[in-house]
Amino acid sequence: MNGKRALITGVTGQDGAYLAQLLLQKGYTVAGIVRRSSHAGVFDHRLKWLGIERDVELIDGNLIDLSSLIRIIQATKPDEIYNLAAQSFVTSSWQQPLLTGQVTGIGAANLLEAARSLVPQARYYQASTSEMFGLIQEQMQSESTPFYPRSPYGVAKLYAHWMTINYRESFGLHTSNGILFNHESPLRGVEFVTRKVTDSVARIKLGLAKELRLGNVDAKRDWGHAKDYVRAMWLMLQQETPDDYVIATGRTTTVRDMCEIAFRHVGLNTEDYLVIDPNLFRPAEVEVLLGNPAKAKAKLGWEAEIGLEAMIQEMVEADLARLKSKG
Ligand code: NDP
Ligand code: GDR
Repeated sequence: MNGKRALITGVTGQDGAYLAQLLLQKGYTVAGIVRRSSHAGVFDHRLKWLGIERDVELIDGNLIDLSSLIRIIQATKPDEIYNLAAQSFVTSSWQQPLLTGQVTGIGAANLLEAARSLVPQARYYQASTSEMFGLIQEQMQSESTPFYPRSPYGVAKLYAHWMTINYRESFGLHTSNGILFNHESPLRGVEFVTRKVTDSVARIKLGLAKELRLGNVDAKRDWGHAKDYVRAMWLMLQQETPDDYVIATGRTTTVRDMCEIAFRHVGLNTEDYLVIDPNLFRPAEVEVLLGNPAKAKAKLGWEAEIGLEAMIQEMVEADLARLKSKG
């Protein structure tokens, strides 16, 4: 034990699970906020997949309920707070724009406010996103690139991003934004494109599905591995001075080429199975994301270690194993 206490919102999500694992390895006492759900205990959650479900204290709460955040912060007195909770699926943010604003935007303000009044010495991490760049396509997007979000999700995240900076400047809190580009893993939700692809490829390989339906396969993303990216979150909070950092690999790939990697891994041809479905196109798209991680490398000593090919192959293998184990 290192004597430090961390509080993670969104601990049941992809990043929350990997971050909890990392902090436990470093000797932290880890608490996480979970939403009450009628499914609780029925579905295996990600902490269980990593074998750490008994090591994290799970506390009932909700980012949109300030009273629950106050109660949880009073009880846990965290040294570090990681705000990873969000309505994080871009497509859903057009279907539920107000909820997205409340959770992803105002939710962050609720947490900042609770932290300011109860634990002003705590260090705070905000899960910002490359979605905030949206329409702005520079050669490589960096900390100085302007923002032009293209979805209600991106707009909500931009509010949270600026509130995090504002609480740093107004109240002297140690608050940092990680502007993270897409990152994936076998724990990624199946609604996101990489996992949708690896799950479908595994199903096709096992004879459980016949096709893969996607929307805009020309979109380009800078994809890294979640395990690498949670390390960057922790590093930001170990700095003497709070700041904002782009976390990316510096390489961009089309959705189509990412599919190729998955199909090739199981010896199949993408063209035989890929169907373009116009219903899956978004009302407004972010066409290209490509991040410049130079500042993170220089100041945090951080670099992505796991490449796209290795990650997609790991995801396909995990999906094959998961499906086979279900019989
Ligand atoms: P996930 O969608 O996997 O996890 C989101 C988490 O937020 C879940 O634990 C979810 O709980 C929780 N949550 C949702 N609504 C609430 C609420 N009202 N109160 C409390 N908790 C809530 O996201 P990721 O792990 O992929 O991402 C982590 C964060 O980083 C998110 O904020 C995301 O927007 C941001 N981000 C992600 C990137 C990526 O590529 N993965 C890139 C850049 C930013 P439940 O299990 O109950 O649904
Ligand atoms: P994104 O991730 O929107 O970048 O947000 P997602 O994987 O959903 O989409 C990436 C790109 O793939 C295109 N696409 C499809 N996407 C999905 N989900 N399903 C499809 O069938 C499909 N077909 C094509 C999309 O149009 C898009 O261009 C993720 C989330 O984790 C956010 O929370 C995070 O902030 C950003 O990454 C950085």
